Amino acid sequence: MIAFMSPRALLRSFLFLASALRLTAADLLAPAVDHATAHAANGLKREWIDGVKPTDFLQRGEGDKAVKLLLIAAFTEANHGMNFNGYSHGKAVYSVPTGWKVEVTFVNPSPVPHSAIVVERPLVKRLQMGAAAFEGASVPNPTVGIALQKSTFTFTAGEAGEYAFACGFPTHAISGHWVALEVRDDLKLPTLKLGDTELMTLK
Ligand SMILES: [Cu+2]
Repeated sequence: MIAFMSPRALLRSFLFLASALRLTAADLLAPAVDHATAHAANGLKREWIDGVKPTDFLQRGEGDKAVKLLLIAAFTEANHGMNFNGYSHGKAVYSVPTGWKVEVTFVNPSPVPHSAIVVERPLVKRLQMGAAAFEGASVPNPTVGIALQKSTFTFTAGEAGEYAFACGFPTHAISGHWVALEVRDDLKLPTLKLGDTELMTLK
């Protein structure tokens, strides 16, 4: 087919293809740009972030073998706001002993929708997160997300394994909006590792 095209027609189809590809690239980049813009806007509820300390991320829960975790989306501008407590791409690691009750408070101080759902670790590479790994281990409607809101959920870490607290808003997890969750048989108390900082153990 191409063999019968005039040089001019060939050039035209090449330019068309090039512009089509450029458009696709721009479309792919658009969400990241929107995040950066939205984060810089005044819409962020700073009062939900200011004064929060790393020890607030890991607290004793109600009763025996219960832990309370705090996950704040857009805590910093890191990864265009697609972070929990300032960390993305699994660089913060929550570890919980098998069988413990986990109460999560999810906070999104940003006008950009985010959510939180526990998934098996390999799922963070998907565009959509699907079902939660444990019963109740998600905010309501994680694919829709919430903006300028808080939400809590509770689940039992019933089976040892490698999981993630992922943002369920489409494309966010694959863009790095997740932190790691390990459920471990060999652990006595929950711990939290934030990047390269010292390992925190539940007091
Ligand atoms: Cu998100």
